[in-house]
Amino acid sequence: MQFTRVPYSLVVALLLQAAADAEPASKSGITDGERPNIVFIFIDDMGYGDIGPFGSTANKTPHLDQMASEGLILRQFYVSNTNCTPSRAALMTGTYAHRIGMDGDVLFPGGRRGLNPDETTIAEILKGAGYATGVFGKWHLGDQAQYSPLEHGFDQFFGIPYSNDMWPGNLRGHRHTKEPYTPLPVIRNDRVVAYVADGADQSLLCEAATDAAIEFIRASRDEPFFVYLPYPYVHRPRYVRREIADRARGSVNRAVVEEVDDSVGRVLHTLRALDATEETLVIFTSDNGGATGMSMGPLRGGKGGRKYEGHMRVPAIAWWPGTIPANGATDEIVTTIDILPSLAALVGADLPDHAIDGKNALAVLLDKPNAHSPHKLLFYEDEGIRRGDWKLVLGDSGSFELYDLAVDSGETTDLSAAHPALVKELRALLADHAAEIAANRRTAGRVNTARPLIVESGGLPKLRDVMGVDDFEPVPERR
Ligand SMILES: [Ca+2]
Repeated sequence: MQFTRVPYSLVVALLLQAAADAEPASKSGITDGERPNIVFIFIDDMGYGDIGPFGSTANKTPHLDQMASEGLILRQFYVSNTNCTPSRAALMTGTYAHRIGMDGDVLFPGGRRGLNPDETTIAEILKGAGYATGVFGKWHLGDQAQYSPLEHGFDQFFGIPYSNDMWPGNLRGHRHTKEPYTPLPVIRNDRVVAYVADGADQSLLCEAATDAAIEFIRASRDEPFFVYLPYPYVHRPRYVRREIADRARGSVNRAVVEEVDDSVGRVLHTLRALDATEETLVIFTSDNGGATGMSMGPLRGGKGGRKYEGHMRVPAIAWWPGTIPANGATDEIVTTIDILPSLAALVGADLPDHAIDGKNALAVLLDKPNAHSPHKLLFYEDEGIRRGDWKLVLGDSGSFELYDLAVDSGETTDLSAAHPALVKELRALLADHAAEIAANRRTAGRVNTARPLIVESGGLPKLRDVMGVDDFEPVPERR
């Protein structure tokens, strides 16, 4: 899908005219006040119980605590899949990953598959609405040129193309070929500019994404901007700088969460410094249930695997001072596939001209009075369904289990034997859903030939070199 960028001067002229006709100019002039800046923070593998607003007492997250107290806690926020690639594909397109061929395994270096360029992403919609768009962190929707963020609506990209464990430090090698991994490239826009050489570079991945995002926000202060911040943290392998490990009392698992909190604080501080808080919507969440070492709080499960709540329900906070009331919390269901249609509604953009699965949940996200979830039914891919507080899920038992989430959010007591009619009804609804998607699938992108972006690191700087950081000894996660 191709978009022609409208000259910003023309946009400004039109907006100034509209503002003169109707509304007072915005306070800072950073946006027109109707197209707020949007920052979407997507943590990798953080669990439902890992941060203060969701009950963590082990991890110190003062910036997220403050963000939540100034905004809205979404207690029933769901991802669409339990792994990186499908979850990101669903977020970016507002569509179930299995409808667009992005389900199943995550993408590996030099893979032929990627997010189909014919799909419409959040970035393309916002770019079409006059936004400056940038992604900083981990892409993981294809590492070949055809799948680059720059081909999917982003003006800028800085980060890594896939997961941080797909590197030579992973001695198990490539999951499928068992070959050693090629060096992990660091990309700026469409060029490899460095590589992740070792644990020290790994320990800078969070900070590097934040640095790049802040630079972009400052440079884009005169136009509405969309920042997508898919952090490589807290995905394993986990390394942190010594002072961050010390602050977390030696626990690297705590330290990576706390470093995420530092980065959120830096982003919010930047918005405050630019006097842009009242013109910026920030959403914080995670791409799937927590990996090993993370906490799901009261929920069952974690990254990957079955579709218990801990696999798919993630921490989420929405923040927009002056628009989202402070100290809010909601139990209305929102999912990552709702973000695209919600943001399209927010900025007055058209939806894609093909079917999507997400629904407009803007009223819930902005905590409007009496806002309700647009989902009467919630699907956990083709393996689970929730209606009200009843949840049917293909469980560890190998058959469908029934839980009453109102009294059993930890999914400990299977009630399927006591409610056979309800089980039958929910199974039929789930089967209908699965059949509809199977009948209307679109294909992933697929290139004929693909190869890793770099096969050796010769001549490339290390990540810390391009960041201007001296050599140091990081602290690894104790396994
Ligand atoms: Ca993940």
